[in-house]
Amino acid sequence: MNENFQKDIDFGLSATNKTLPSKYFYDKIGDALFVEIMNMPEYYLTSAEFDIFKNQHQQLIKALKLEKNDFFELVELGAGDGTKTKQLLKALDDQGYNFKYAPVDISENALEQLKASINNELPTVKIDPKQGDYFNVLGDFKTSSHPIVVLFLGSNIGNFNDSKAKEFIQKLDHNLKTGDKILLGVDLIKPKSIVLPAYDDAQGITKRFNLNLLTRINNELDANFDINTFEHKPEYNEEEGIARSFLVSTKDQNIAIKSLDKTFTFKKGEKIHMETSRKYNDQILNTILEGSFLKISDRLTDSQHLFADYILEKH
Ligand code: AVI
Repeated sequence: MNENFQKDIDFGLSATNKTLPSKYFYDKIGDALFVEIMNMPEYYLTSAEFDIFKNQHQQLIKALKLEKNDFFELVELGAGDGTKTKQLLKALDDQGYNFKYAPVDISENALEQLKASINNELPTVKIDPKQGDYFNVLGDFKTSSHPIVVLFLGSNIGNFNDSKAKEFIQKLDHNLKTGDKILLGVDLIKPKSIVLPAYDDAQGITKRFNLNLLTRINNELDANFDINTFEHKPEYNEEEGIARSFLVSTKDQNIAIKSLDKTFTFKKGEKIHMETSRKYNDQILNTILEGSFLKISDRLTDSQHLFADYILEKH
């Protein structure tokens, strides 16, 4: 059993304001539910970023200031199925750029599937998957003599709170050389009427995505959460630009977690904070970048201005 998982769940449920880390959403069932989320009509983020990669790959290449004859490496953190990235890889390959694609993921299985699909769809693209923790892998690039472009897409940075996002950016900054770039995909701040349905879909897929973590705790830590006694309640604060998902206990209850040898008390109406999804604009991103050598050098948005891919350059 994963000791960190046990520790993190204990820590989160022992807090005055109960919270669970959303990084634990992604077990096998969670991965499959997230694929369903990305295909929902309400979840505009994926299609908006795909629009940028499909229709503006030439602008992306220009904004990244890539040189045709100078070898560079595209390092993607948490590549998923690579649907968006393949649009860029194809354009670079067709135009004869000299590069290698290095997807980084903790899951060996996800990397193998990605490699097989790239080999099949884009057989001339060089792919060098790297399994492991992002920063262990990035450490190897600091001493590389060629330019690096790090891709961190899908508004994944939005699942960090601002201090964690700052920490992440500082670490990235330390692992890059002057001139290296980051292509950072973020969801933009926009009205509640658009954001909230993305986290509160009509089919209840996002609800199942959140409840799945309670099931995971039941299975892996021998707990007795009754998922029918928790409601899914997302909120969006338009001024801050932050969406938060909560599970709310519908009754007073005690939950036993055997592997922790502990019981947690829930009052009726008590919330568990499950996830933060921060939305960005230039000002917020600049605050996150403060104190690093990374600066915004360009920004592309989709045709509806819902989502942005920022180009950050290390100075
Ligand atoms: C992965 N991440 C950027 C998603 C988001 O929008 O925060 C996760 C997600 N949670 C609910 N729906 C999607």
